[in-house]
Amino acid sequence: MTQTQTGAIGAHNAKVMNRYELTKRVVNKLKREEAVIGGIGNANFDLWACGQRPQNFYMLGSMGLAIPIALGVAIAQPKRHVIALEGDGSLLMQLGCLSTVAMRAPKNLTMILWDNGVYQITGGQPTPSASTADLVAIARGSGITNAAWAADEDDFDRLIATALADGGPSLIAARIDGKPEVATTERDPVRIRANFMHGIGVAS
Ligand SMILES: Cc1ncc(C[n+]2csc(CCOP(=O)(O)OP(=O)(O)O)c2C)c(N)n1
Repeated sequence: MTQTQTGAIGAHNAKVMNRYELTKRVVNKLKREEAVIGGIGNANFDLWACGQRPQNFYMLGSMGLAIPIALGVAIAQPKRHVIALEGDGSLLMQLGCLSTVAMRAPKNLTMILWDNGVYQITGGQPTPSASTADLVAIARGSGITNAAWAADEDDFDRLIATALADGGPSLIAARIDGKPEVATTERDPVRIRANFMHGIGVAS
């Protein structure tokens, strides 16, 4: 394994894995009504495909909001663990959220990055993370010291388990293959919001 500036595993020697398979691994680890915020497109589509939960929020339409929404929930409900699932293109559009997360430092926040190196859902245009940008290095530079590439599925499981023990804020990045999403989220933002508000116990 080559040593990189970001640790033993770098963006280009991590195993390429499958987003749906890893999303299933995340969902299987949930035991305490954790909130899960799926970012625009494939991140929330694969979360939907893993089974709907009232504590899931499916972001439709806006790139880069999974982490900002998750940060708000994590601050408002410090006893609940909150997980954000976001694509590389979307995170690149909203990089400032990483330094805000680092500054607020909620222990109950886990950020999972699905890095396929493309804007897959709009036709596969390459993102900078395919060549020049290392999002784990950017996260570390923003102050997220618990930021790592998952070497493989077992390493991903281990990183998730540590993060869910309220060892956050953590960012776990996984290199993702080009397979399409498994299902499509029902496009009903009003219902999605209402279900989530109920799920996290704040519906009026
Ligand atoms: C401000 C803005 N620009 C462009 C789009 C169109 N758009 C929606 S999803 C997406 C790509 C998302 O890429 P990424 O987060 O890497 O996820 P992937 O599709 O690769 O799973 C784009 C360009 C948008 N919704 N909002």
